[in-house]
Amino acid sequence: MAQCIFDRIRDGDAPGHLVVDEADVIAFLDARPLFPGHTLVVPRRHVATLAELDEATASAVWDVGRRVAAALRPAVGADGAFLALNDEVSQSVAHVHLHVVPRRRKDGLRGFFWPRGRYETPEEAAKIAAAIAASLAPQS
Ligand code: DGP
Repeated sequence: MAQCIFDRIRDGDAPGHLVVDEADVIAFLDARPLFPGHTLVVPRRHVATLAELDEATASAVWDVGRRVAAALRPAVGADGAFLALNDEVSQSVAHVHLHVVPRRRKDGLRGFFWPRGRYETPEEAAKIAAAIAASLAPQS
């Protein structure tokens, strides 16, 4: 079994609420969301850092991030989104991941990644993951 938690989610060996499952990229809910709908966009192939990511996959990651950001508007009522990627420094999982965080005006977010909440139940998370997946524009 893979060591990396994101590889295990990809392989179905660890729980994860998937919102995108495409050829080169997957996306799933962050287990410690800043706000409900906070999504991680991840290259399917295990790549630890941005420097190791090939251009086509980097483009695919960014494109999925763009589409998830748009989907968060109808899915969770976001006004906008915050996209961020910790590359080595502050990167707690050694598999490239783009954070897509739903934002609302005056949502009180002062720093970038705190404070974190939790989903009340797996059902709540599943519902939000399904709403994002259903709101995604098709892959171009
Ligand atoms: P960073 O600190 O930028 O490397 O973000 C890593 C994110 O990964 C952090 O926001 C929490 C999330 N995370 C860590 N472990 C798991 C997990 O097992 N499942 C999910 N869905 N997210 C995880």
